Amino acid sequence: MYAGTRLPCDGLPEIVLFGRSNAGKSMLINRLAHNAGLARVAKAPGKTRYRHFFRFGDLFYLVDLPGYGFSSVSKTEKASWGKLVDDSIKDRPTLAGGILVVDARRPSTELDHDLVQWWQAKAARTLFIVASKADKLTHQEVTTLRDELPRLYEIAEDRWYIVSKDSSSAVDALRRAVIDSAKTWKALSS
Ligand SMILES: Nc1nc2c(ncn2[C@@H]2O[C@H](COP(=O)(O)OP(=O)(O)OP(=O)(O)O)[C@@H](O)[C@H]2O)c(=O)[nH]1
Ligand SMILES: [Mg+2]
Repeated sequence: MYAGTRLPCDGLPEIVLFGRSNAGKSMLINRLAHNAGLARVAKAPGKTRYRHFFRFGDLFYLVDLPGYGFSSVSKTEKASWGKLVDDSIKDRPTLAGGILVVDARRPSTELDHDLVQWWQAKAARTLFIVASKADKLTHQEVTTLRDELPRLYEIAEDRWYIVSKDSSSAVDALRRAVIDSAKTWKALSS
């Protein structure tokens, strides 16, 4: 599997992961790939610094981006973050979709909403929303989140997932949905 920062040029669809720093983007990539050592997962926020591409067979790339909302990064770094995110949409005709990863305990910050609006306006591609770390919620809180998440983001039933480290069923369902959307993208673009 190709994993690196070099821009791919093989025409495979790309699905970009966004979200606040520490939300669990890199961990989700590893779970989707069944490879715990693939993307760099860290306790401290701000560990993913570049745009990393992870190739899933002949199907698609997942693109790991640094998170936003990490207060102690410098202005220059914030500006370069903005450029990375912008670049992952602009000039990528292979952009097929996005995955917004939010922490289940803070599922809808202003930054997340801004990002969704910006995505709808600029990219207009499939967007999945994943709430991670549901294992840190009570059963009741998960039930509430299930009601709230689709309303908060006005998103269709098969586009949002609640992920917990104790269970792989939501990750498996997300993997199937991402594969489907990559295949649809390929069929439409060929
Ligand atoms: N309990 C629990 N911890 C998780 C889960 N997903 C991620 N984590 C932890 O959250 C921390 C951050 O995970 P990362 O995947 O590195 O987060 P990130 O969004 O890539 O962070 P940046 O690269 O800084 O933007 C790590 O300590 C992970 O082990 C989850 O579902 N449950
Ligand atoms: Mg990361």
